[in-house]
Amino acid sequence: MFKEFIRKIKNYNHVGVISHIRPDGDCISSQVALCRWLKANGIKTTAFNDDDVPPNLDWLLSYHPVQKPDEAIFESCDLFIMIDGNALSRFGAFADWHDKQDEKAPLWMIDHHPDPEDSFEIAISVVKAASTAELIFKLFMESDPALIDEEIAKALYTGIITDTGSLQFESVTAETVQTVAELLRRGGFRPNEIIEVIYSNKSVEQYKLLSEALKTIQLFENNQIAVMSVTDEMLSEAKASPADCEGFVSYPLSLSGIKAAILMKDFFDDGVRISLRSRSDIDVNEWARELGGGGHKKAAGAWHKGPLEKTIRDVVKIGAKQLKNIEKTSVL
Ligand SMILES: [Mn+2]
Repeated sequence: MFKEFIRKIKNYNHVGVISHIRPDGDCISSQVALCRWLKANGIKTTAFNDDDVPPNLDWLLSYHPVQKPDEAIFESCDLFIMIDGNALSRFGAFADWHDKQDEKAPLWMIDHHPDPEDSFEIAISVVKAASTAELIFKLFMESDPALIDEEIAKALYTGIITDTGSLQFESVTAETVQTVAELLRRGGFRPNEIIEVIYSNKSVEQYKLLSEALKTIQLFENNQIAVMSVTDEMLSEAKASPADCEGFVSYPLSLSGIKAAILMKDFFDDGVRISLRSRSDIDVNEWARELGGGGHKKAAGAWHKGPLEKTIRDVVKIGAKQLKNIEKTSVL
């Protein structure tokens, strides 16, 4: 999978590694582990992200720093590798800078989202992989498995766990679990060491916000679609921050009989941010694309200009259409 990648990387001196905006566990851990691989192979590397890394993941930055975009450093890079995203627009300030360059350094990518753009010279695009971290693991295995030390194993484990709902999503295969087994073996750590750091970090403010958000749940289409909303007022009332909504969508999604759940984040100046999750044949990537967004079949995101009531109406309408198509094909 990485043959060409491993052969050609030796031609470069300074590689910029960029993870997607609003970073998650998979992109940061993959980025950090890839930078460690580059360093071990004698290649200079700098890691970038537009946004702050969530506090429960900031320990990963002690394995390799991730800094804010810096055009002076971009200029000294002769190759860029995009992590955990397949469209340049997912890479914020870097994409704008790259767009303006006359002589463009090549772009490579390592990712597992469907329908990649063709802007990449080398694209390691594996849609059936449950996480990008698993692909970085393969890079190590195909080059030098002995390079997987405790820190790299912990990072890649974090990427897999956070992108698979702790190994519970449909995307998880026997190979995913085997990768996890191998990481535990090589890293010599126990799962709880990481799980506690990633998940046991809830604040009272977050739970206050959750209790308000639970009251907003609305059901549509014979209780098959659930919508939860978080507004500006709810945030300030609970003294919570936008990041505190992380994971909220799993509550409406775990209602009995629900096929898809949506979290509406109505606290941005420019519209409503929508997180879509499916627990059925509903393809939320397709759903999000109708709204100009995207993601995976079971998890995707999009924006809507609002206001909230109209957003809910418009978004549910698209899901209802998909539900009817699915019913039609299952009758045939
Ligand atoms: Mn991912």
